Amino acid sequence: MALDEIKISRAILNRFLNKISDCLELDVAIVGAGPSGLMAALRLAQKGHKVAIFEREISIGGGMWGGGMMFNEIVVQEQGAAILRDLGIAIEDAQDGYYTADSVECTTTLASLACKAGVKVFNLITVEDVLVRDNRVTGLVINWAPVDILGMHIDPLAVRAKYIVESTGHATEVLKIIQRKGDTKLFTDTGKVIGERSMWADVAENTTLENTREVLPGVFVAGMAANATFGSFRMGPIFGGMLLSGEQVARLIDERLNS
Ligand code: 48H
Repeated sequence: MALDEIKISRAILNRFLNKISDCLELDVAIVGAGPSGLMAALRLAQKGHKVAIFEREISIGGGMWGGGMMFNEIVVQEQGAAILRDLGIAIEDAQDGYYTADSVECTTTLASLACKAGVKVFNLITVEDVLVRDNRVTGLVINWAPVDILGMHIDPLAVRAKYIVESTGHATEVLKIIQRKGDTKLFTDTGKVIGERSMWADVAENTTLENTREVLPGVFVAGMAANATFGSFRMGPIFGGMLLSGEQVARLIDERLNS
């Protein structure tokens, strides 16, 4: 068979358009494919919900690839180790309740399991705005990341979702967009993103879970964004809290979707 470039191009276009068109109405739209977003997506898809992740970068995995200061290993505590074991990721006992894992194995395995569970991942797409109806966020406004990076004046498209997960990490980008537009107040003490504090791993890991919750109607915050939103600490390269936060946000949204 002689390969035909036009057939190759048509196959890609048809398949991509079918995929994104099928994702215009979702149960859950997740912004940011770091460890918390990927974990949330995996668990929600395993529960049978229709989930897509929108990620600005070409690669998914967020800050997990780089381990600590580019030493590509991560640390997890006992609860995080249990999740990694469950996902089939090799861990090493670093003694006293600390475990290490290869950050590349963690990222690739989590990403692969999420895709195989049915999560649709749209990389190279930036979430630049949201849809708000009757004080509830009902969807995302998306554009190609290069359009955003180059500052081109090109209008976006939109996706509707029953629930949104804000898992954009330190930046809390979605919530900052919402607060800038002034459409609604967040469920924080100030009604706004309070901002992340400096490093305190022990407290930060615990508060990540407390802060993983609904932050305004229809929007749940997870991962590092949860602590940044509610004014808690950063934790450095310990990733148990990110994975647990992803599981927790999936549990909370699953309950809502089933109620
Ligand atoms: C589309 C976007 C947008 C947007 C951002 O930073 P992440 O890895 O997020 P978490 O919370 O899952 O994990 C945090 C962890 O990696 C980390 O940084 C830790 C533990 N730090 C501790 C410390 O002390 O420093 O991933 C967020 C993802 C990234 O891939 C972004 O590209 C993406 O979100 N993103 N995608 N539209 N508007 N904004």
